[in-house]
Amino acid sequence: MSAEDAAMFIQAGDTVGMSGFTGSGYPKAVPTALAKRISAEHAAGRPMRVKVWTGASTGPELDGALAEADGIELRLPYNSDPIARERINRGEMDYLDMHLSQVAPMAWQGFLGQLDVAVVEVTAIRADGSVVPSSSVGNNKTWLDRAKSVILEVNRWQNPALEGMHDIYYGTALPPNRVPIPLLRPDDRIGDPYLRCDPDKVVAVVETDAPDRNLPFAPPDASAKAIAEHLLEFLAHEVTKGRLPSSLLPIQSGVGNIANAVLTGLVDGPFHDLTAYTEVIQDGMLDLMDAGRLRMASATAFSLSPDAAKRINDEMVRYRSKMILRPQEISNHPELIRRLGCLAMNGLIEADIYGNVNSTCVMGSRIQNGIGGSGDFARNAFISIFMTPSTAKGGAISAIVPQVSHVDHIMQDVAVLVTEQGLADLRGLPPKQRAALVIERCAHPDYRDGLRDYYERALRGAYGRHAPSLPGEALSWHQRFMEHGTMRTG
Ligand code: 0RQ
Repeated sequence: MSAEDAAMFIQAGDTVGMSGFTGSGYPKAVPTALAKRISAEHAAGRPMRVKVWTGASTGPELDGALAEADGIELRLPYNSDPIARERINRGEMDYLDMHLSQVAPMAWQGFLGQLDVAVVEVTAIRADGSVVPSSSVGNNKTWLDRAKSVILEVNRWQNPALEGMHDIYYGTALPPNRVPIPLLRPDDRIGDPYLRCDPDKVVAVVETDAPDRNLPFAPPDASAKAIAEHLLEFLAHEVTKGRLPSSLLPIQSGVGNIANAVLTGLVDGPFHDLTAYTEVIQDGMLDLMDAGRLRMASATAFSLSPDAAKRINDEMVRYRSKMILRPQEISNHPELIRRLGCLAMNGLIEADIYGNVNSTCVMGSRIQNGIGGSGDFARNAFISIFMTPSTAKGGAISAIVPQVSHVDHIMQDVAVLVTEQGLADLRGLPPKQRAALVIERCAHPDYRDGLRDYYERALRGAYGRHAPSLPGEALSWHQRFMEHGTMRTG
């Protein structure tokens, strides 16, 4: 049926579980039709909003269109859409920023509420009612299982050769019935290639022919290249020391340009037979595969620029044998990340001198995107690496601050901090040694003296000398930025 007719199955106040993880595999027609309907309802003076659950971020046809129409009451678990971000930060829309591995188990626990409708993009519907997943898996298994009714969008743009790439594990349960997940290597297959779907729940099938939409990555600038170089030198050093094998350990690479630049840097590095156990397969991973460096990648979604999406679509059969897409509760599962010994590499907003990391809230309160999978990986990785340029906003903000204005990753979950200035290996160091290293290795020279000055006074005047801080001053850099548009003094 038409997307407009399908959208009529969604009522004001409903909770809708949509597919989608980064700009991949999200429904493209029904959310736009729903947004139009919501706008018409609002114009007629009838309030209409829905709660939207997804895998992670989606595309403009979903988050952008619904936020523009003021149609979202609550959004979880991750958003990077600028219109939705603005509404959240203006206080007009509730946002539940969650660890991505925890969304499905929490939906099963029930306290998030009833899931009314699932809207899921698929590649094909099979004769037995099961469906071939699309370019992301995310939480689709849970949405199809939990929702009272199901709308399927069958997208002809997706390559039919995606069939067989997915691995949908049906063995998860809630305590006390949990059992070990039988995945020992990143390339293990432990489930089915298809999503089960009860045909009796399907109220609509909509056909589409629309591309996934991801933004192109910026070519690595000098700062991204420097970060990649520091990181590659560190990894090579770990191999020399015998702490990592020459094929490294399964790589997790976060979102953003820096993470992509690091992957690109690995193409020229000394490492072979690499594997990835990660959330998203970015452009850099295709480059690594084409260069014969990356043996295989396991993820829950593609997160590819338009050019790379075309590249993979043109050669899906070749790539298919080297890639596995899984539900995000498996791609991000703490048990598996710990077992495999992933090397986690994620971006950040700011870190403090002790290595606590803020990944989400600018100036402590403005959400940027969300914690995504960074917490799943950071706490459980073999080595948890965070990377960032040392300044933001043209140098007006130092990414290394006396104290983070919001904490996503406590210092115990942060092993290595890298900026273009250098790399601080914080493993095994108590707080005061961490502070000295972070200031000297990672801070931008323009802010280094200010950090030294703060830290030395904190060493003398703090209430305790374990991790010395001056609470009255610790957030003054942020205050200065909010008042004067810069963290610089003078
Ligand atoms: O904003 O575009 O408006 O200028 O934040 O910053 O430097 O482009 O860096 O793309 O690597 O993103 C933490 C946001 C970094 C990302 C974050 C502003 C900066 C810019 C982006 P503008 P950059 P990146 C698994 C891993 C959490 C989720 C995660 C992220 C914008 O890495 O969302 O890790 N991480 N998931 O100007 C003010 C600062 C700032 C700042 C950066 N200190 N103060 N603004 N910005 N630092 C994958 C998934 O979960 C899907």
